Amino acid sequence: MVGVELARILAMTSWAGPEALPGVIGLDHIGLAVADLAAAVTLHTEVLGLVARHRETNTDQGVEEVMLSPVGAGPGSQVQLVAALDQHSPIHRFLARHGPGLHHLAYAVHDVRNASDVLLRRGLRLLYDAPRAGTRGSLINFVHPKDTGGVLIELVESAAQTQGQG
Ligand code: KFV
Ligand code: CO
Repeated sequence: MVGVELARILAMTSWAGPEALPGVIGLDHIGLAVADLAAAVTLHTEVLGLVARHRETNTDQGVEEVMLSPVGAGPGSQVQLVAALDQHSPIHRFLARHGPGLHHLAYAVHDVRNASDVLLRRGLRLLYDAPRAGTRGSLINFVHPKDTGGVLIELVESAAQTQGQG
């Protein structure tokens, strides 16, 4: 369909007029808040059969994380287990208020700055004025869950995309 194709092309450009879309190109991961990272990794590997691909400490976000995906899965089939590094972590607050469970949904975007600008112009609250460091050198921002039907949405521009832009 011509309309869909046009919207896709507009979303891929850095130009962002009032009708522009944020350039979502896929799902990146689903984030689960966990109280016991080792136990959660064991559940997802030894019981559910996923493979742990990556482990990282992100002091800026206050989290220790493990990224997993099924054998042979595509890039969007990732589960991110996030545990709090300390009591200042947003995960610590989330666990205290809600307990462990679904925490955020992360969309892969072509350009996180452009996506953030577009969503800001549409009246959504972005958590950061500028992108911050995410998993594996990615650039990330978040949309406030009160503006997205109660779901914390992360926007992820992968390091490969950032390098590709020169
Ligand atoms: N999902 C849905 N609702 C949420 C929520 C969540 N994850 N967290 C908080 N809320 C709701 C909460 O229930 C409450 O609603 C309101 O938001 C304020 O919550 O109706 P209610 O009960 O009033 P507070 O006061 O508990 O939390 P607040 O201090 O406002 O912080 C919320 C928020 C979203 C601003 C904070 O969690 C935040 O800054 N999150 C962004 C950073 C983050 O979550 N980092 C951890 C993931 S790191 C990651 O994914 C990485 C590094 N990566 O690359 O993928
Ligand atoms: Co995440």
